[in-house]
Amino acid sequence: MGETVEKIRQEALIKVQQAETIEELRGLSVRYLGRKGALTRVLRQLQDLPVDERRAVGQLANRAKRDIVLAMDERREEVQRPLENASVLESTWPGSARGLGHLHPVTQQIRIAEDIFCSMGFEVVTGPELESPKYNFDLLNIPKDHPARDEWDTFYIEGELLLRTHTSPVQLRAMEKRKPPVRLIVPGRVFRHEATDPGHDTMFYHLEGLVIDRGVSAANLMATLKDFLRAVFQRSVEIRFRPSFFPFVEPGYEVDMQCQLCGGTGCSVCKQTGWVELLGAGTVHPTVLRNMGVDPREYSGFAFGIGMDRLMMLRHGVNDIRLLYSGDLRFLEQF
Ligand code: FA5
Repeated sequence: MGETVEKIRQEALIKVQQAETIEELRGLSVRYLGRKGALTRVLRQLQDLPVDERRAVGQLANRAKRDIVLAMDERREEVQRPLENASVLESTWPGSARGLGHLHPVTQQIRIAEDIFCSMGFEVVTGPELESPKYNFDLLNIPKDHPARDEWDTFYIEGELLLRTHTSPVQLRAMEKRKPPVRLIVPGRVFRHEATDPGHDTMFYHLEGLVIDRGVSAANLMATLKDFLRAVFQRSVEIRFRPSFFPFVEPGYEVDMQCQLCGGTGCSVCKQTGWVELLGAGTVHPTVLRNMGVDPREYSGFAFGIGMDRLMMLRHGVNDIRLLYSGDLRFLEQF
């Protein structure tokens, strides 16, 4: 009987080596080790043998079983490995889906605004976030001791540099290389040293605009802003112009838009007033025109600075600016 066991072992090991699939191996396991398998049948007959022979054949049969199981485990791994590789190389199999990112909602808003202004003939200009006081303040008619500097308190960097509080300085830089007529917009990141609340952050985005030509007036400014907002919201929106002071324009305005979150009835974003301040604007101050190398007797201009975050919030009904920069995907994935 010992010979029979050895014959089964040899045959099984050869068949296992020849197996090409998991199914074949499963079949071999049944055929040799299953309840009615060849080796199992031998083991069942052990009880009929004399004691000495029973022990010897029993040991052979157990060794044969162990060898067959080990050989099957090894072969199973070999058979599976090419399959795993094939799943990487097989170009007709469906790939695993990758989550796609998208532009930040404020970037989307800036792109929309740029498209609208470009369709009106504006040019897009950008400039440094780290500025000198000369461009951020002095040339904008805000001398060193002017109280308006307090309104635009910011973060100062070693030496004579600061994080720009608006993108207006880029207009001065742009005019070093241009002559009127000009129509330009300056989108970009700005910084302020101030307490945060649902409508204010220490970092946000501006889109400032400058138009200089002969005979430009506040009426052109108002028409441009109304057209722009109508294009953004794709309908007429309620806005109001309030007289306001900005040293670089005269006269100056703040432009509010009816709060789209509460429909004008009052909420935390509009501080219960029903209106949200969206931008500052005005006709360019003669001193600033001169600082731009433009003769105020010949040319006039208007300028504006729109908060892109506020615009995005009004468009989408977002009630806290801090959500925009929280990095929370549950918020960002909604846009
Ligand atoms: C200015 O920065 C002027 N440079 C704008 C300007 C340009 C006026 C040209 C006249 C002519 P102001 O500080 O108001 O203005 O900021 C402009 C807009 O930025 C505000 O109307 C508001 O929409 C947004 N804004 C201001 N501060 C914050 C803040 N802390 N967080 C988010 N948005 C802000």
